[in-house]
Amino acid sequence: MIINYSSTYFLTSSTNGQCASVKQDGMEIALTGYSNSGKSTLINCLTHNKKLSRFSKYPGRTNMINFFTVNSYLRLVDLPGYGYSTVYTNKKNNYNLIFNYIQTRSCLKGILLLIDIRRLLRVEDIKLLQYLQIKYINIMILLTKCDKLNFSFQKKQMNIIKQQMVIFGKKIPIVLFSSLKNIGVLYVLKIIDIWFNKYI
Ligand SMILES: Nc1nc2c(ncn2[C@@H]2O[C@H](COP(=O)(O)OP(=O)(O)OP(=O)(O)O)[C@@H](O)[C@H]2O)c(=O)[nH]1
Ligand SMILES: [Mg+2]
Repeated sequence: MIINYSSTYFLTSSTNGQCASVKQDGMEIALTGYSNSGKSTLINCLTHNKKLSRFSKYPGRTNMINFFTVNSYLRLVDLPGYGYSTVYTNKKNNYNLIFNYIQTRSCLKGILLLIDIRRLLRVEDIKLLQYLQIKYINIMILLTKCDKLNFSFQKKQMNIIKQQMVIFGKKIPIVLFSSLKNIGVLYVLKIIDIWFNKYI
């Protein structure tokens, strides 16, 4: 089945990783990564709805777990970013909140980890990947905002990140991505379709 995102709607927000108000039926795919890496923009890009998820040029815009219903079996989950914030100051809590979410949501079947292509993998990303490895959750890495670099620089950054990823045994797909220029979108949609069809 090919997922249709056209009727995606905002379901609810949670400030608590267990998200008890959201039933764990169907499956969830969560977006995670450093603040300002482009998670909220990606939700809007996949759903072709610029007003669905609030994005901002200021890091730390999303400070709650936001759920979006795609269809009766699939929710996209926009997680708050970790790292630097100019909007909120409780970033450590965000990291705990994200781990708490991942630990408790058994319906979580896939993670899109967004890395700003100019920044490479940082300590928080690596810690998260190490944790995800033991959880057997599907992962894909998106090198976001690739429109900011020329092609040869994109390739250079991609190679460095692939080197950084060598410590992780299993093969994790990595894609050059830009919401702004629509780069990598079809690939991401294809991978989500594969994950979806595996579980539903
Ligand atoms: N050039 C470019 N800018 C982008 C792209 N995607 C997002 N941005 C910009 O990056 C900034 C941050 O985007 P958000 O989607 O709010 O990032 P976020 O990861 O949700 O940030 P937090 O909620 O703070 O964790 C905004 O100014 C976006 O317009 C992209 O593909 N290319
Ligand atoms: Mg956000």
